Amino acid sequence: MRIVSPVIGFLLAITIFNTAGAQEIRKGDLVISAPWSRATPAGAEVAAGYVVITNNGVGAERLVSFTTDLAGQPEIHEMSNQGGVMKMRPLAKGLVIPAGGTVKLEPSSYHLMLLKLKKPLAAGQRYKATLVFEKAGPVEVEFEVRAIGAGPQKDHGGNHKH
Ligand SMILES: [Cu+2]
Repeated sequence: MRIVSPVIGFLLAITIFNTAGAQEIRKGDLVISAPWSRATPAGAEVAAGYVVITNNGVGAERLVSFTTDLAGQPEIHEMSNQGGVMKMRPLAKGLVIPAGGTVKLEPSSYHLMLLKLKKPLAAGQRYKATLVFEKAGPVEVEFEVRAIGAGPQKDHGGNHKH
C-alpha cells in the first residue's frame, strides 16, 4: 500500500484542477472563482473585473484592495440603483465577505474598477491582478477577458463544455 503525504496529495489536487481549466483559487479559508472582465472599446480608460469570493472561515474576511499592472488607479466599487439611476461608488473600507458567505462581484453590483486603464482589454486575453485580503493576504488571480456585452457564466463549476 502506498501512502501519499497530505502535502503531495494537495499539490496533485491543485495540478489536476489546473489542467481541467477550472479557475478556482484557494487560500486559507477563501475560495476565489470565475474571475473575468469584459473587453473594452479602443480608447477606454476604465474597465471592470468580476469574481466570486467564498469565505469558509468562522470569521468575516475583507477584500481590502487590489492591484494590477493594467490600471493606474484600482478601486473596489459597489453599484446601486438610486431613484432609477445606476450609480457606483468606491468602497473605502473594502468589501466584507461574511463568515460562511459568498460575495459575487458581477455586473450591476460589486466590481473591481480599473481606473486609468493603460491599455484596452481584448477578448480572449488574460491578465493578472492581486487581490489583497485583510486576513488571507495577497492572492494572485488571472482574469479572463470576454467579449464586449458578455455576461457572467451561469455555471462556474469549470467542468462544463459550452
Ligand atoms: Cu465602478
